[in-house]
Amino acid sequence: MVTLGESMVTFLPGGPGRLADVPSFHRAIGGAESNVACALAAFGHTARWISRVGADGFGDHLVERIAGYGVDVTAVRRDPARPTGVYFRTAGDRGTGAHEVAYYRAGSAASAMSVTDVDLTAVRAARVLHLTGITAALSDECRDLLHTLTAPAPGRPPVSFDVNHRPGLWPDDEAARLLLDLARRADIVFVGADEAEQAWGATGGPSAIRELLPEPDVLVVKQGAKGATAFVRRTVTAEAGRVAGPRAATAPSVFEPALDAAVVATTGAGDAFAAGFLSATLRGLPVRDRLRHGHLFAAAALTTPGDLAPPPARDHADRLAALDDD
Ligand code: KDG
Repeated sequence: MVTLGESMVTFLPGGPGRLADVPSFHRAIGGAESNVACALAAFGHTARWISRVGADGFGDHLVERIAGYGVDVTAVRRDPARPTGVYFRTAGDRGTGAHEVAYYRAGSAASAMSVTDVDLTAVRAARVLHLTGITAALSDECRDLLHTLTAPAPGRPPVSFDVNHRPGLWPDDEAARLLLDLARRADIVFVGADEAEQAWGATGGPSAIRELLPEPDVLVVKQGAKGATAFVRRTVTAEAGRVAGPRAATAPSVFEPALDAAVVATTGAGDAFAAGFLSATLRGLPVRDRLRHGHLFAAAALTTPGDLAPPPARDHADRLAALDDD
């Protein structure tokens, strides 16, 4: 698995309250794509994270922490002229999960990722390449890079794309069109029902979102605490990581309820879900098990304050995923 995207040093609040009032923050790490790589590596997969960070202490910290999960960071470039991005967030409201986010990432080293400054050979070596819509919001160069990486081309690895609509990152109203365009070019797409409504006005739940996005062979609609629905028309083979097999005319849907977790923070749960689903996909597990692994990984992230939480051990996750089948 190869992921590409910006990671940041994350500052988690020392207590509840508005950003204006919280007196102290705890340093952690975040980044949707490296969160996926770390969870996959911790679960025993081979994962590479491709990015750019500043030639600064925060860049060192990110690279060391992510490598500590067992992720290959050899294709991460250092930029002496641009800083590593950071962000702060407040604790989520107990009822709604709403929280404030303050990004300091404009002009960051990662925002200068481009077709000419990223090791495309390292990207294309992937069995599956995981990207997110966050990268498209960082700069025109990043947007072009995503278009290049998702363009149909011989030997292009299957692309997994998490829409990850972050309204605060989009200076214009381009998000809806660009995110839809990128999702349509991907093979596996993850989208929250709430973000599909926010970005595209899709209010009719999973089937309406599928109508809007009929192209991807695999579409997973996350429905928050309720569960997730997967539409799978064609699968990714376990051996080669290639999209293979006959393409059915329609994609039957499978719904799997979420776990009942005592939520501490929702940030990073979507990444963990994607990692669990992709892990089970690479292992050739049935669709229901892919969703169950997604929920199990997500529960680990939901019950910790940071953006990133190691998933359960593989034998434990497999036992839990199989429990309801008896
Ligand atoms: O999904 C969690 C990510 O949003 C978080 O870790 C930080 O990548 C991040 C972002 O851009 O918001």
